[in-house]
Amino acid sequence: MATHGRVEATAAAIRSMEIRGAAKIGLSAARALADHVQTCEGTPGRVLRDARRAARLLDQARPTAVALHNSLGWVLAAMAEESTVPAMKKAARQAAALVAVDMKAARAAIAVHGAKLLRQGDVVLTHCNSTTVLGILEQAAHSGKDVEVIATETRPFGQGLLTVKGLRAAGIECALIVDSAVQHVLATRDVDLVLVGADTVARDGCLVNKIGTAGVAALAKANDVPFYSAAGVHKFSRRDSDDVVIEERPVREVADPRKLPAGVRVFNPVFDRTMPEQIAGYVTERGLASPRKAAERSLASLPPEDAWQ
Ligand code: RUB
Repeated sequence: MATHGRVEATAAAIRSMEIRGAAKIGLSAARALADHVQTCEGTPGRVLRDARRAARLLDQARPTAVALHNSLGWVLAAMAEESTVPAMKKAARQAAALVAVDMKAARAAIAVHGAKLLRQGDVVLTHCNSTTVLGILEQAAHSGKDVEVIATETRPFGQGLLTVKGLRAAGIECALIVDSAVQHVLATRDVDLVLVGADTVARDGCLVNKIGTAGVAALAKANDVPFYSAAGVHKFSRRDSDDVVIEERPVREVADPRKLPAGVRVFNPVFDRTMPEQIAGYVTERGLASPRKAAERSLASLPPEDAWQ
């Protein structure tokens, strides 16, 4: 069996969140799998089995974001089409490169469509840190629209700090708030829309995204502020929302266990589900679409599940 060194190192970096955010996770896993395949030896059947084992190891590194599963699935599906080992290795390399090209193109197209939602002077509230959302905000700035962004801190991991760093690097006005300030901010400031990324969009159009997203969406609805999510096809899943696994992360990310009184349990779910009724639309590479429509039309583009068997 070929060495799993690169695969294990990438899986470890994904687990520890050194590599984080759905798009980056998917891309780095696809690359690690394709690199691993180049080292595989044996019959075509053996190489495919080895690739599937490596893909499963990567896939398990974080269970929620489907971009990970889809990106690996595209590499496996391309390999399964071939009947010789050299052709499989080439197909793996090309599929991983295509994942990168497609993600980049999706980000660019979403940026253009999303920027159309924004008007001069708009105030946007965002949660967590999404490269796709940043792309939209940068595109709006690039096309001469001055927008202001209010970013939540995003407990417990603090991804909001990355968001405000990215915004300032692009010269965009922004403010940081604690997560619990969302209601007050929506009620007292003229927020025009909420825009977040996506970890998984389920087949019913439900959004699975960073913990707190569902609360932000409910508060947006209560304050008549439209709530949008930006999601390329790699974020869509065949699964129903209840079947999307919500990752639970270590207690120490929430509180130092040594400082907690004995007997206190800590729950650390890091994603939640926002129902389609709360979502004004998804900004996809094909434009703005309702949750059901966006989910429906992505299904044909997803990698086949039998690529894993
Ligand atoms: C990141 C997160 C992001 C999405 C979208 O969670 O919830 O909103 O992954 O990001 P974590 P992108 O920090 O736990 O990975 O648009 O960059 O794919």
